[in-house]
Amino acid sequence: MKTMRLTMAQALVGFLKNQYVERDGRETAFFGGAWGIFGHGCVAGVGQALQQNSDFRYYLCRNEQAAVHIAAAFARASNRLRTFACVSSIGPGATNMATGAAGATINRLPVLLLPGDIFARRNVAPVLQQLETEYSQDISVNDTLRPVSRYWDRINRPEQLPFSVMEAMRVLTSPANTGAVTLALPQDVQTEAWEYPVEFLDKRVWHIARPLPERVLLERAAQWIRASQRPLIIAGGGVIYSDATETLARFAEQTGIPVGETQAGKGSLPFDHRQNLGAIGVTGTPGANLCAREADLIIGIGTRYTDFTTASKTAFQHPEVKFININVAEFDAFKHSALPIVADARAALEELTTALGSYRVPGQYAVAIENHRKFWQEESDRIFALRHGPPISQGEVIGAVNGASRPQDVVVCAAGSLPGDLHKLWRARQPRGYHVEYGYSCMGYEIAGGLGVKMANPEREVYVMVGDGSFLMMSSEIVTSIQEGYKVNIILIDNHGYSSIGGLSQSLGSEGFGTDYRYRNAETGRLDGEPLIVDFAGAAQAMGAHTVRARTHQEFVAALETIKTASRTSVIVIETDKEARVPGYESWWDVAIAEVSAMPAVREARAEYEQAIKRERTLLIPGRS
Ligand SMILES: Cc1ncc(C[n+]2csc(CCOP(=O)(O)OP(=O)(O)O)c2C)c(N)n1
Ligand SMILES: [Mg+2]
Repeated sequence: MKTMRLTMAQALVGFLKNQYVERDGRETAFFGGAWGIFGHGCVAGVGQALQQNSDFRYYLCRNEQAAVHIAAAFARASNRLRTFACVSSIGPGATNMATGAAGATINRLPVLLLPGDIFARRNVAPVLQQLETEYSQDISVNDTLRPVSRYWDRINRPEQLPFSVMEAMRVLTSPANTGAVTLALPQDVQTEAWEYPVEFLDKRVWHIARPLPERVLLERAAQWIRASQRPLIIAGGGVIYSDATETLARFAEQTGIPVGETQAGKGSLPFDHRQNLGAIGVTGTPGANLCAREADLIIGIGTRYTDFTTASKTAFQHPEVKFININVAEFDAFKHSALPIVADARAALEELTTALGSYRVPGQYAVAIENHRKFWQEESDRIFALRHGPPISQGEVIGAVNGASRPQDVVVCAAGSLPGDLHKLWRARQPRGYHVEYGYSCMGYEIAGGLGVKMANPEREVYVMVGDGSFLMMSSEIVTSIQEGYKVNIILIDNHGYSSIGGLSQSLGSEGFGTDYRYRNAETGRLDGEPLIVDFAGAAQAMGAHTVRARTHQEFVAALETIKTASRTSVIVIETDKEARVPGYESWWDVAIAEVSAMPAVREARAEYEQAIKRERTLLIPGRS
């Protein structure tokens, strides 16, 4: 056997740079390089290996959490055919990655985490940043990454590496099982040498499969659709990852079945497609939600059915409603007692299109769909044209950004009141033009995520829309975007606090408690003093961004034009009226309210809640017969 004497870290980097994936005959390198921040737990191991392998690019970020967001966003914008490795030291660098890893796993996005770990040798313990445990020495802070990883391993001897990274690649490239993968790398083992077989470092191509649907179930699904009076498609992220958007468009055109889009699935169809009812669920359009309420058949494609999609299981009120779920993940396909088509979305839709032949939805239903679409066009036009304030409304800001962006450009967002408003209002024109992280809705994802999207699609302009709260949580990757020369356009919405949770709190009888940015008030002892003003433009400028302040709608539209000519990351700060909210439409979300309270408003909200919760369904109608 021919071997090469390498440290474990050198062998790992040598392996990673030779991993490729192939789908539909197209091959791409799976890793775009490694992000990371060095410390004593990796600098002389993985750090040294990266230095020695300059063809596997090392990227310096400002926060390990951000690194994972960048990698996850890059993966999503690459239809999961690419990602990054994320390197950290032991201790806080590693635990910083837990939040990003949870986000990646929940959103089913591949990211490889390589945290340093405490000495396998143990004789020098406790090392700097080591968590000591009295009952075991086989524990480190990296064990906190277990529940947020789809595969987790610790490499205690250099010869374990090949067997572990092969499993890591299997999981990362699996459409059904992908998510964060963690290989914890003890600091000493990273530097230990072993005779690695040369074939370990050979180029390896991982085929991304398109599993075909089972014939019997596909035919049954076609029968169910033919028998349905009011079918509705819910398009989830899987439609986009599978590259099934055009197939879905043909399927919807041929059958006339309308489509509601989840956050991850938005952009599956262009907003002006005749069957597109737009957003569905808590943050949905009235058309999609009314159709869901009365649908006798839901065809869920590539969706996890979160509570935002199902309106906490109140969205589907037809007494006999059934589900057909097309999903590459068996776990999701079986949800709601569905007829489970465990298959690739594109492959299944192609076969279903053929199987259905000349089926079309009833004429009356087609007319209703048309009317819903017309209403939504008018309603969103109205919101875009409000001319509220100043401070202007968030809906107008969204309209202006949408109007300034080109069809191929991308909007990026994650948390606050923006995701709901964008879900409803953003007019997506091309797949992957709408990138809202709403599986984990992680404040701080926005700017890091925007950088990841830009790296995957340098030819598209990226518009990051971020609230003041999220900006304060993590804006550090502005510096990184400038370091790397990737321009990100950031629209910072300053409403002096948490409009989303403030509004939610008000609706639950809690008066927005703790959601405004205000000084501590000496008289009340509460945070209800004078407004706390933050100079966001100053902060962004200090990090090197081109910054513009806008106050009126007109100034904002002009600012959007100005930043088009800037060559580096740009930030527009626009103040908005927190109380000028985009309404909800025909939906509800279960947020439990105190059963007993000293506050009358809470008691009132609780009484309403007890009525609303009665509409929650179990969705257990047998679907497999
Ligand atoms: C890391 C994290 N912490 C807390 C939350 C809960 N949360 C959701 S939205 C929000 C407020 C966001 O504020 P901002 O970015 O200003 O947006 P706005 O609500 O004002 O639109 C909070 C605290 C979260 N989603 N993520
Ligand atoms: Mg805010």
